[in-house]
Amino acid sequence: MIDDIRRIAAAATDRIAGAATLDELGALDRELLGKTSELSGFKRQMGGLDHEAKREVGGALNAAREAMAAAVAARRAELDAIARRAQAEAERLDLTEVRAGRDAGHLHLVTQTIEELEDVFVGLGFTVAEGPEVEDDWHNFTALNFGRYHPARDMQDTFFVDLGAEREVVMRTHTSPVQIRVMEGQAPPIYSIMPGRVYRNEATDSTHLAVFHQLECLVIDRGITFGHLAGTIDMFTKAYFGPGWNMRLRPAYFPFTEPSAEFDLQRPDGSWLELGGCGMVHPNVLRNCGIDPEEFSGFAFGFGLDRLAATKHGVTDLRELASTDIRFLEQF
Ligand code: FA5
Repeated sequence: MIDDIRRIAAAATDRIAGAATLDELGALDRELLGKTSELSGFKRQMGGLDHEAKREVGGALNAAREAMAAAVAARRAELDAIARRAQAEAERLDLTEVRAGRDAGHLHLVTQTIEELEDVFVGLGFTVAEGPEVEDDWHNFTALNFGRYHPARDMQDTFFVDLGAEREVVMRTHTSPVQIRVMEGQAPPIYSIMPGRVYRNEATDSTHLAVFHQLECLVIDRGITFGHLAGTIDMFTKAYFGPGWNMRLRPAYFPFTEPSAEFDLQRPDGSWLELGGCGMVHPNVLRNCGIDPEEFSGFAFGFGLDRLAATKHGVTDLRELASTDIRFLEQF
């Protein structure tokens, strides 16, 4: 009997080691170690044996079960490892493939527009500056001559960030705070543009986004006049759109410029688009940045980049610029 048990166990461990799949191994486990297995049959026959023989057969049966269970566990570990390797191989990311995909793609229309305008202005001797999108009250409002309780603060619906003192940290509502950072950081003459993303707590529609882009332009030098401002806006719109596009200035109010104007763009079909605001930098703003308004004057303007790009490319709904629809994005 004991020889039979050992023979069965040896044959079983060979079969277990040869199991090719986890399913096959599970079936073998049930067949060789389950209630109806050959080994269980021996257990039932033990009833007729004397005490000593029972002990020996029982020991052999236990040893056989342990050896077979250990073989099942060992084979299961091997098959698990093989399955994991196969899965890892199947899910492997081919980084060269991703890279090829990127090379085949292109920049978003808004990014292309920023780069195009940077080229226009850099060609005229302007530098490009950047500032943080999370701003403090000083740069976004106070240094720009917005009094703490001035109603003009409501012109731009502000997202406040829950950091520091109440209403002290904001998502910048325009790119004008970068003017302050540039003037705080360098002495005139200043000829800079500042493109970037801005945030307003606004309901979105075809001409309004809550997250959009502006480009700010700041010039501070001796003898700068409103004529330089109008000429610069006219120059860059013609450089970007080509001849046939006109601009007009309308009187407006911004706390940080005086006088102030809004500028509109006329499409070749004659219709007008409100593009941005502009004006001569307010003396208070110059003083806030340590610049003497008796010695220097300057102009600033800021406009909506998304509106500019949409107008040139015939996009009728700004929300499409924020979409991830590849059929839309691939057109540009
Ligand atoms: C400003 O943001 C001023 N900082 C502009 C300025 C700069 C004035 C320098 C004077 C000197 P305004 O809120 O009007 O102004 O916004 C400027 C332009 O941003 C708008 O004319 C429009 O083209 C664009 N814009 C404003 N709100 C949105 C919006 N929700 N979605 C898309 N574009 C917008």
